[in-house]
Amino acid sequence: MNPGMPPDVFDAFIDQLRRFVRERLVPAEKAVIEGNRVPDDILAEMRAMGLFGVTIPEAYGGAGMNVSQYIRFVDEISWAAPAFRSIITINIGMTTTALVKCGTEAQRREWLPRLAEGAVACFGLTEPDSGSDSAALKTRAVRRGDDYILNGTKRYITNAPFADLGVIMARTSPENLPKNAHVSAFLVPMKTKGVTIGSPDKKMGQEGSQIADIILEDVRVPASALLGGEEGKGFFAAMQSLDNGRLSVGAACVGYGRRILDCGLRYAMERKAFGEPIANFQLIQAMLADSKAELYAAECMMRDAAARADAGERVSLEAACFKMFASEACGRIADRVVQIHGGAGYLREYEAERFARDVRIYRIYEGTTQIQQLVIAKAMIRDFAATH
Ligand code: COS
Repeated sequence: MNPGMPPDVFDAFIDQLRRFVRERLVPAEKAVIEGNRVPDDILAEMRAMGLFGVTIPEAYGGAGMNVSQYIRFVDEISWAAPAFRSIITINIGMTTTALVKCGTEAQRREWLPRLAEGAVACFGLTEPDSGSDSAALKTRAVRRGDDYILNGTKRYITNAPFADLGVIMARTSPENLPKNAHVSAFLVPMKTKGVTIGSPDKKMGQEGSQIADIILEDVRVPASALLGGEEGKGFFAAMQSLDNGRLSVGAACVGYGRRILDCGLRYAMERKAFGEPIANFQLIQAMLADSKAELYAAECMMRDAAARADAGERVSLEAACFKMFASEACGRIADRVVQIHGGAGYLREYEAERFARDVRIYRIYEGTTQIQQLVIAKAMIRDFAATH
């Protein structure tokens, strides 16, 4: 069991974070949308609060949160626009998981303190021709003496335009190998010669969170950049990191879902029709109640999955169930809140339409709902076979 931060210190941190989210981040949302980036002064405050290092072990300069605490953190920060979460969680979630679980001690010592201080990481798995089928990646890493030479293109990579470090998955064998052992992971400083970042893609929502291609042309990295110092461990590292990433997306859906429902409830209490607040009408109440029940279910899944991860269990199935349920529920909640707003729900002037655009990606990234179904069913079948 990972005890994480002392509970009283953690509670005080969450109180401080909640104030910061409401007093600084929510008022900055307009600037984030207009500038399509998190403003530098806010980023500096986030770094000064240590937000870039919350999960990094204390020995490497972080706050040492366990999974349950990390997930509560994501839930809290996700009351504000998604860009604030996504600039941090690739660092403290997927990249830290990859380094802690799969890195060598030298790699942990090299990167974790930098990440804790606010260096930005990106996670390069997806490619133009491999998304859900992540093991079909084409990016090649070829050993040349003491170095590896990387060539390929990564697509839709969150934070690529700002990143200092890329965790890049590449094949070290031209043939596919059992258990996807042809995939290796490399720690690539983004300033390395041969790394180019494409222009940020224009998206449906989540302004301020930038995604772009990473083009790798004869990028030479030392063999010490191979994660874990061993070829063939990249798929395992990616899947472990994705288990963590799925918990984080689920928690983002819970946190943002709460904000969205709060907005819907407030509108229903203020807006009058037929001479009274529309919150008095049972058909509106049904939408509010269904949303509340779904959020509560997602919160319970979140707590359970995170506690199991802290107890040392493999949580691929629980993380997939939670991510799938929470993202689908969040989509339904955002849609109902547009409906509760009526015509106003379709206008840019109100927040409801932005919420509906922002949450659409939650059902897609870190594994689509359909991929979560595959992960869940595969685990069910394996467990059945093992016990019957
Ligand atoms: N934890 C630890 N090891 C894992 C793992 C996990 N969560 N998932 C897979 N592995 C290892 C196991 O060793 C596994 O072999 P066994 O199941 O026999 O033990 C091996 O990797 C191969 O796994 P699998 O057979 O499940 O690989 P597939 O090629 O069939 O791919 C899917 C599985 C489709 C589930 C995977 O490619 C995936 O998650 N795709 C979606 C990618 C994604 O989410 N992209 C979003 C953006 S990335 S930031």
